[in-house]
Amino acid sequence: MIFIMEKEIDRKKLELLAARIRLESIRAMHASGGGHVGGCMSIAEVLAVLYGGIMHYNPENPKAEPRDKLVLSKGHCGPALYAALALSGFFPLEELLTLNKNGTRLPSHCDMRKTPGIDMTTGSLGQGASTAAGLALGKKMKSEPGNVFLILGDGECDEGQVWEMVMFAKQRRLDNLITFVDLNHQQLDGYTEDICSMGGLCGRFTSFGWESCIINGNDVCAVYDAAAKAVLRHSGSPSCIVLDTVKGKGWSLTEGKTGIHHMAVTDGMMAEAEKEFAFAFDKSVT
Ligand SMILES: Cc1ncc(C[n+]2csc(CCOP(=O)(O)OP(=O)(O)O)c2C)c(N)n1
Repeated sequence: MIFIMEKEIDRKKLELLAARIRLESIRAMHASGGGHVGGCMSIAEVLAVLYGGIMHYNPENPKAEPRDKLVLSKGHCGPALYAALALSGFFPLEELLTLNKNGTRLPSHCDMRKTPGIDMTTGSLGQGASTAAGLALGKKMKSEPGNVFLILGDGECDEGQVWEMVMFAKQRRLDNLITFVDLNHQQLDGYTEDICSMGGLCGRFTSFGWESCIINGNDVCAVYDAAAKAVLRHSGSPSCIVLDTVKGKGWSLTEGKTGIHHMAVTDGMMAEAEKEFAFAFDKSVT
């Protein structure tokens, strides 16, 4: 247990939510034949923390303003976010099984026109950075409360657009923009370090004038702690929390493996996953 903002955070509860996000997203990707499993698994903890303790939202009226907003700029990991939204009451869990099928509200990449709870359309890497900064600027111009949360991939940070946004957000004092970089060390076809080394990502954000830190991004308490501090901070600088994570985390079939960026999820794999994630339904944790 940790105590922050006079609120007791139950580590176990958030860990189980992260496990459910993993399982429900695997179920969805199994129903559609496959998907971006690796990058969905690595962000389960940050989604659990955001939807399980940090963000203010109303699943009954998802568009009500003002509200906190989330931009999943690595939009190919939509299934993980859809799982978090379904588990938070935005739509029924069964709907996850329509992922990427004809007529679905859940396309493989996020679409704000289709899915309740999706605040920004994403999928073209880099663009979510700029649109999140735009949303944060809009809030500032309207003196609106709340924050914009942005999740970037580490491979995505090869996009120049990300760094244009980083300069812009500092210039416009967007301290309501809280960015997470999912440093899972791999991108589509290799290790991020080998393809275009970022050096120290945290240092890079700091050098642009951002409030930055690097934490274990697969530890719910570390993520909660860093996010809660960023929410309370009003320093005039945007915040970046670099999440040191493992691609494929939490599922033995994929954790730390390569070749799992986009993969098929077969019936056999699904059956194994159901057994492995049975613990996520632990009724002793309320
Ligand atoms: C502008 C653009 N170029 C290429 C792609 C294809 N693409 C989809 S995911 C991906 C790799 C992203 O790597 P990373 O940001 O590290 O994501 P993660 O490993 O977390 O899935 C690429 C190149 C894209 N979606 N957008």
